[in-house]
Amino acid sequence: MARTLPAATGFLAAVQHGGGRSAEKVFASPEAALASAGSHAALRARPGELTLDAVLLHSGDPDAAHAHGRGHTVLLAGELYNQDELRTLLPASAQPVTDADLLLALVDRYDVHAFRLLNGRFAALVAGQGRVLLATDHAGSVPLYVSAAPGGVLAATEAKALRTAPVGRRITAARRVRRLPGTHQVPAGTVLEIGVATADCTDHRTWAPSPARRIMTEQDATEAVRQALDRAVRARTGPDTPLVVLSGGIDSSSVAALATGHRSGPIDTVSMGTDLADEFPQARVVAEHLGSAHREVTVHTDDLLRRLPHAVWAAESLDPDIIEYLLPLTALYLGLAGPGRRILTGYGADIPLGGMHREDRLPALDTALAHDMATFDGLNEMTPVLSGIAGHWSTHPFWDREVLDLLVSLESGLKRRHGRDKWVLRAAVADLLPHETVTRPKLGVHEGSGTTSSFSRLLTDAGVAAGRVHRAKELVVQHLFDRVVVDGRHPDEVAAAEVVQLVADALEPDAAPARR
Ligand code: AMP
Ligand code: PCX
Ligand code: MG
Repeated sequence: MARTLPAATGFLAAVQHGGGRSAEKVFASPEAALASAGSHAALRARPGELTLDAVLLHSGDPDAAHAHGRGHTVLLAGELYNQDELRTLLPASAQPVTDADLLLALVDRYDVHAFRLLNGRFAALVAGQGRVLLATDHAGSVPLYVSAAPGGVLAATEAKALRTAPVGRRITAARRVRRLPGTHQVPAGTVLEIGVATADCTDHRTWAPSPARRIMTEQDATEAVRQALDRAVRARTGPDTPLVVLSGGIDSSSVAALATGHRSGPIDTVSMGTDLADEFPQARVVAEHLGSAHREVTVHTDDLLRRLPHAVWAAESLDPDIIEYLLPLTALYLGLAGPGRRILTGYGADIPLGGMHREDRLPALDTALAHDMATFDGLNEMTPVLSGIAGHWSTHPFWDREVLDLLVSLESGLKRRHGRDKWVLRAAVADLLPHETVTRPKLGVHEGSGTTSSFSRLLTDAGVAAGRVHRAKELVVQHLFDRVVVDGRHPDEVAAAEVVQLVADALEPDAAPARR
C-alpha cells in the first residue's frame, strides 16, 4: 500500500567511534525528546569504524527511512520531490526504491555534492568514512540540530532533544541555540561535514537564493509559474486525498485548485477562524468552486492564546512575528483529529512574491524581498513539527526548490503589476478560480484570525504599555522557549497567562529590567 506520510518525519542520532552506546542511553528519554508525534524505532548500524545509534520517528515503515551500503549509513526524515530526475543519474540496472536508497546511491556517486541535486523537504544524516554529514534541504524546512565533541556527534530534528547532551564544541558555520551551550542549528541549504574523532567541521553550501533577476514576457512568466507550481503540487499530493489548509487567499486557493486537478475525486479543505475574525466566506467561495469536502474550525480566542506554548514547543522559533503566524495554524492542526494527514499549504508564497509588502514602488519591493530571502533561515516557519505534534505532515509547494528559484528571480515588475500584488501568480491561475478570489487583496493568517490583535490585547490587559507590546511579545516567546525547549517541559504544563504577567510586571517602568 502506498504511504501517505514520509517514511520518517524526524530522528535523533548519536555517531561515535568504536562501540557506542544505545540511543536510549545517549538521549535521556527518546520517547519524550521529540514534540512530533509518531512511532519510534531504534536503529543501530556500524558504518566502518563508526557506530550509529538512532531513533526514527515514523508512521509504519521505518526501514524505508534508512539505507546502508558502500561504507555509509543514511537516515532521512522527510521526502524528495525530484526522484524521477535523480534516478536518471543512476544506472537502469540499480534503481533505488526508497528516497533513503536513492540518497545513498547519490552520495556514493557525488559525495557531499549529492545534496546540490536534491529538491525536497528533509533533514538527512550520513555516517561513514570516519565522518558525519548533516544536511538540510535548500530552505532548511526540516530543522536539524547538532552537538559535536571529539569522539561523538549528536544530531536531532528538534533542538530540545539535545538539551541533555554533553556540551559540544563551537561550530562557527552554524547558529547557536539560545541557552543550549554547544548545540547548533544546521543552516538552510547546507551540509556540515564533521570528523567524528576531532569534531572538526567543514560546511558546504548547496543552495542560495538568486540575487539576479530575470526578464520575461507576461505570458512566458505566467506559463512558467503555472507549470512549476503544478509540478510542485503534484509531487506533494500523495496517494490519498490531500488536505489543503485554505484561507481563500490566492496562495492557498492556487494550491487547492492545482491539487484538485491531480485527483479524480474531491480534495479536502479546512478553514480556521476565531470568535473575533475569520475568512470563512472567502474560503467557502473557493471550496464551492472546486467542489472540495470543506470544513470550518472555530477556535475560541482564549483557547488560541493558550496554545502559545505549543507553537513555541513545535517551532522552536524565537521570532514573535513568526509565532504569531504559526499560532493559528498550530491551533488548527491540533483541532484536526484522526489519522495523520498529508497537508498542503500556501504558506511562503508571500516571501518570494513580496506579498506582505503593501506599497507600489518596485525598489521597496525588491528591498523587502532581498531582506526576507536573507533572513528566513532559522525562523523555522515551515517546520513539519507544527502539524507533527498532531500526527500530520505539512508541505509547502511555494517553497519547492524550482518554484522558489523561479519566483525569487522574476523581476519585481511581474510581481507588482497592473495595481495588484503577486500579479504573476494571480495571472497564472486565473482560469482555475473565481474572479473574486483571483483579485482578492492579501490578508495574513495573523490578521484573518485576529491573532495579532488578541495577543496584543492579552499584553495590554496585563499592563504592558501600547508602545512596548512588540518587545513584550518577544520576551514572552523567549520565556516560553526557555520552558518548553531549554527546560524540556511539556506545553500543557506551561501557562501562557503566567508568562504574560511575568513579562508585563518586568516591563513596568519602575520594575527591574526583564531578565533576558
Ligand atoms: P497567509 O499567507 O497568511 O494567508 O497564510 C499562510 C497559509 O496558511 C495560507 O496559504 C493557508 O494555507 C494557511 N492559512 C492561512 N489562513 C488560514 C485560515 N484561516 N484557515 C486555514 N488555513 C489558513
Ligand atoms: N506569511 C508569509 C510568510 C511570513 C513572512 N516570513 C518571512 N519573511 N520569513 C507567507 O505566507 O509567505 C503570511 C503569514 O503572510 C505568513
Ligand atoms: Mg501567504
